[in-house]
Amino acid sequence: MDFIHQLGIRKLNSGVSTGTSWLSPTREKRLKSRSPIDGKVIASVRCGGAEELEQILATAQESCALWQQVPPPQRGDIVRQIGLELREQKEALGRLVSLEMGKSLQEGYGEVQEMIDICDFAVGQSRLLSGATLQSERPLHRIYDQYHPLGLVGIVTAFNFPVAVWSWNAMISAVCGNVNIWKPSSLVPLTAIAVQHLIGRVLRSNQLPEGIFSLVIGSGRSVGQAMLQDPRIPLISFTGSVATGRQAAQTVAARLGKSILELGGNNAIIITPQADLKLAIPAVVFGAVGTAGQRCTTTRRLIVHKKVYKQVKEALITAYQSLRIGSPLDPVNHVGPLVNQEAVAAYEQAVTAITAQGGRIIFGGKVLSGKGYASGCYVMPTLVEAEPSMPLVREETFAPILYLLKYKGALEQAIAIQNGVSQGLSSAIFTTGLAEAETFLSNQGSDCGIANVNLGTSGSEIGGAFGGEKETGGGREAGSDAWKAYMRRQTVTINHGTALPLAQGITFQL
Ligand code: UN1
Repeated sequence: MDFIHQLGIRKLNSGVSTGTSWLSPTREKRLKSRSPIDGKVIASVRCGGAEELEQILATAQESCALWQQVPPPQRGDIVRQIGLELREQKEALGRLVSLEMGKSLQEGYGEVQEMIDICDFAVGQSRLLSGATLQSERPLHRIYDQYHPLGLVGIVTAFNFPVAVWSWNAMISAVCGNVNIWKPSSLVPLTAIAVQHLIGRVLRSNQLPEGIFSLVIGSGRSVGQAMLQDPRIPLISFTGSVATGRQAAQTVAARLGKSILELGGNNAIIITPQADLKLAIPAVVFGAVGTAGQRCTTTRRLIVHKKVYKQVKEALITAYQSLRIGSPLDPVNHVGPLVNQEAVAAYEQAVTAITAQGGRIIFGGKVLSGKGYASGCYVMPTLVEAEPSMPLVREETFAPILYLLKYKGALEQAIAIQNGVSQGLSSAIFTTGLAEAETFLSNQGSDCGIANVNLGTSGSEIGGAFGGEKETGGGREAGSDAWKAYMRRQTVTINHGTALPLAQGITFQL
């Protein structure tokens, strides 16, 4: 497989790099990366442990002061060059994402495009790390906000977006002047190694020191936990499940560190009687089955008004019948495999549990076997008629299972169902009615971090801030003013007069 070679991946790879140098860890056990497409080993990785992390942190600390002295637009220029490299490697890297993680080739390319987009965004942002000037109550005084780099930033990413989520964090964080330590998911180490090779080329050609972008592949229990606990890392950006994120947040909070949390979602689409179903049906299907239901923005609940319920249900069954499931590397297929056997087991458990809770499977519900499905990771996208109160409907199962829920009354009822779960990432409404759309967007409407009108819950652009409320964790990444989370804010007051007036009119005479 030439494209893998082109990305710098060998049969056995080091999983630890300080930038352009690769360490040779030997103590930890080796990791085999298997493709969920056919279960075959793609390549192996030497994982790092506590010792390697220590080396990474020491190198990162050394390069920190230097990187902070590089003017932000020049840091932006490095990110620009990373974007150029990514453009060159888009085809190969997108293919590796698809091979290692199992998402469709289209989505693999889309993921790399998302990296390119955030690079472009970060280049512009590098000239815009600006603060407000405020009005002082004292004569001849000036107040303003300024932003400084934080130092070391730890980026812990999940398997489902093996490279894009890192780039949202790392590219913004880098122009902010931070040095970045990446711990990717052990399920997708090779895509991270490929990206690190690419980064290394840019660092080398600009004669930058080691430590600005580091990679450490290792177990969550040793490397991940050590990063969370280490006071040398003022900010941890964590993407993963609510359960793991809760623990991660507590560990970081115990040392009063900062965290950006991007945890689970339980995203719903509301379809009202005024919806244009020509838009709604494909949006629901892409939202529910794209990435085989393994996006944190996946559509998991569909809240449909009873007037259009039957029509929507029938249209969905027809659409699901036409879905092609198979190797994601074959562009004719819509749905690839789940990431591994554990994910398949979680799917099966969810199907059993929702049936026991009174849900009715109207499509799918089965693991596929036979020719083309030998890895055992392929499942049928599933439609379930359910009730909002069923415990499983309130949980995030990382699989293509969509719950159809009916509402009978006013839109407020649908919004209450939508908001009645503990997660708060993405939400959408399909309506052509202005009043309905505005109600959904009002403060009485969706309680999620993302609220869309006439488009689905997944596939956001990087230009907006990405993240969610409630148990989704409250963090924001990518565009808008998300950059502020990667910097420390300083309020500056300058007295350029000859007197020393005190604020609040206090007098103090010596
Ligand atoms: C994720 O699933 O962790 O909006 C991120 C989307 C993508 C990112 C998803 N841009 O679906």
